[in-house]
Amino acid sequence: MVSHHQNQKKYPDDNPLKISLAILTPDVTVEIPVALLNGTFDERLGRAFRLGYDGVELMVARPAELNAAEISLQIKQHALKVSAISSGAVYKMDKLSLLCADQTERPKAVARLLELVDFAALVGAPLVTIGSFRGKLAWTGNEDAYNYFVEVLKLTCAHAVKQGVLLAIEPLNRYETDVIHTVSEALTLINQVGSPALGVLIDTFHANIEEAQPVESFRKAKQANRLFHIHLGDSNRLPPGQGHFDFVAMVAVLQEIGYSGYLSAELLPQPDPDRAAAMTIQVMRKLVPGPDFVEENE
Ligand code: LER
Ligand code: MN
Repeated sequence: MVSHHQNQKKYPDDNPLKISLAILTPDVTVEIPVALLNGTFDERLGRAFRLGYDGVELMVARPAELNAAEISLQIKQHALKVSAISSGAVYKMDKLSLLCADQTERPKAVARLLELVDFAALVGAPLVTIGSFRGKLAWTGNEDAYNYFVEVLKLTCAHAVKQGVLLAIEPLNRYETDVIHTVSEALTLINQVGSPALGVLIDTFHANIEEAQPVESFRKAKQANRLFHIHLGDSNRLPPGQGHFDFVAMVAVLQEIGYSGYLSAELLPQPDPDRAAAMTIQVMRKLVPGPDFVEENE
């Protein structure tokens, strides 16, 4: 049974900084190390609302297996929004990536990205993320792989524009990919692709490793008008407050530059998936206005 929340949120919906968290959709049956919350999909939505989250970032692998209308309705019934569609589960489920070694698999990866864009449009998600789903240039064994990547993004952006959806390229640390580690590199790529649909997703965990001045990287992306989305994880990928990333300075910069969008928790589910979600919102709500933190007694 889908539960309905009678309580309306006590703070305005137009609060520019909103907080979401990454959860798996029911098609994902493998473990994803950075997804939060336990239970069925509906239970996770209920818990996200009760913890005080504004939205959920959906980690989708196989959109064709999902009923978008049903998922959309469930999310609305829990008074949540979809902050993003993450492509992060596709590789883990199906070993598909844009730059995968097997050349015959690459068109399938592109097709899957287009499906994610369509799914985003159906559930009202503003954007689709491109993080680890891009793979590695080295996997292709092809000197021209970077240009291939640019062409794939051009094609996907053209589709995204038609669907009214954005794409967000996520700089990842050097141990996870060999292409796009920093915001500067992402902005160069964005210029090469030349589409208004492509922007940057800054993940604080990766920025802490790769950016000379992690907090300033938000300003750089915003100045280029391309700061589309943010992932939250501390320097050790634990909930904010458990490492040494300066979230206070980050929020101050975001408010100064007038970022309006989501801060989306995508971090290690420790000590467990529910408590990591609770710890995250507890720390972030001290920095970003919202409802009082409600401790769960379930
Ligand atoms: C991977 O480390 C990550 O941060 C995800 O958002 C990528 O899909
Ligand atoms: Mn991320």
